[in-house]
Amino acid sequence: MNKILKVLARQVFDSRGNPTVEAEIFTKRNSARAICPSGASTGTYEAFEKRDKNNKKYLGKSVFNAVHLINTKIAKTLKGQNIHNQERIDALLINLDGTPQKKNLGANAMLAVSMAAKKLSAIVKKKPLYQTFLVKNNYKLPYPLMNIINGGAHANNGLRIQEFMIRPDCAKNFAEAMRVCFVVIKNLYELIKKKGLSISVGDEGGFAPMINSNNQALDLIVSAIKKSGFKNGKDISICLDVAANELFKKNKYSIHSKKYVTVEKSIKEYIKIIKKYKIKSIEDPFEENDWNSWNKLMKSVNKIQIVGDDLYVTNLQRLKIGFLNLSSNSILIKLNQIGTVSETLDVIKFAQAIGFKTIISHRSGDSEDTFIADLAVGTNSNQIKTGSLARSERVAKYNQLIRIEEQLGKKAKMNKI
Ligand code: 2PG
Ligand code: MG
Repeated sequence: MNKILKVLARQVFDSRGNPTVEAEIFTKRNSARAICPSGASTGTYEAFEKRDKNNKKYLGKSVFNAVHLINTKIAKTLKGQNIHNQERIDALLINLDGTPQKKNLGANAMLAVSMAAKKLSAIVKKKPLYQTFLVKNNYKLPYPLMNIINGGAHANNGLRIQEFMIRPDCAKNFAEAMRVCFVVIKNLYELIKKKGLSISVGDEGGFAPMINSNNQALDLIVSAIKKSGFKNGKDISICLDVAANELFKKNKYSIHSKKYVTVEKSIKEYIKIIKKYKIKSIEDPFEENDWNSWNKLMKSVNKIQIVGDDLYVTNLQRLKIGFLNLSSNSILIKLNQIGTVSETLDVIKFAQAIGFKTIISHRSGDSEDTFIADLAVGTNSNQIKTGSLARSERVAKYNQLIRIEEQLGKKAKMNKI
């Protein structure tokens, strides 16, 4: 009953229309499937994503090799394994691959299988997925970080900062958190339209108006918060993902304007916008190898959430370096940066043990798969970043959290921010 009978894979498409891997696992009576997401602003140290570079028919983007590896080598290795032994399943995948960056099988092949196994185990146990991770009771809902203006690699508007997000700090429950974001987003829509700018959206569902200064985007958000009757910095916090890997050249950064300036100057500018716009969280403020600058920023600001994404790439070794170096106080968690569910859980456990906030995240290329919504609740993660209230692959995760909150009933609580 608990044995894996069959592992199957196919090429499907992600929210950007790019090919990606779907894996499906079968036991005697049940089956589950999972889809691997894919990033645009990826860190150098992320696990390897296998694509068929030479397949011209799909412009080098197809994943047929990864699919083939699942249908042959991985299927053979996992056949007969106990579906509930996730650690063993993941260890077998890691051994079969045999490289530190998952170059042989591809993290996209491995993760699709790893997530499908986790889902199937929950189905066989007849438990909701969120109840099968680390938390055993007192489940808490994460605060949403909604990316309401898209820039950087996720839009073609020239905005330097990649993500301008809001976090509804005043919300006492998840449904209310959604309402607060909904109202701000609708008011932002009106403000953008009134300015005669485009109300079309970027890869993560946030607006992508043709503006090119960070301050213009921040001013628009502050106005939308005000128009909605909320107080910026109190009811709602503005949070940023700078994705500074993309804004780095020869030890200088072009975060705040097109001009490349020193780290000291960039920090001064950060402090200015933190004060002016009451910003509460900054992700990837500096480049992935620039540990010193991260530490300088940490020492220059107070009570600001500094989040490592490309810096840590959900990798335990890199997180340990960041901890010793005092690089940040929070970590972004992306399953496909590391490639298996078990390794992701190890990173979350360690991060929480050292007092870091954990923020579960989507990728800019995502799908209808809502695994990360359950993961956020099941790992006691403080926040979830999964785009704006537009594009079904983003909204699907929020809708799943609404269902989980309803299921928990009176016991449901929000996590600490
Ligand atoms: C990020 C992510 C998700 P991408 O930088 O945090 O928003 O983007 O998936 O393109 O790396
Ligand atoms: Mg990021």
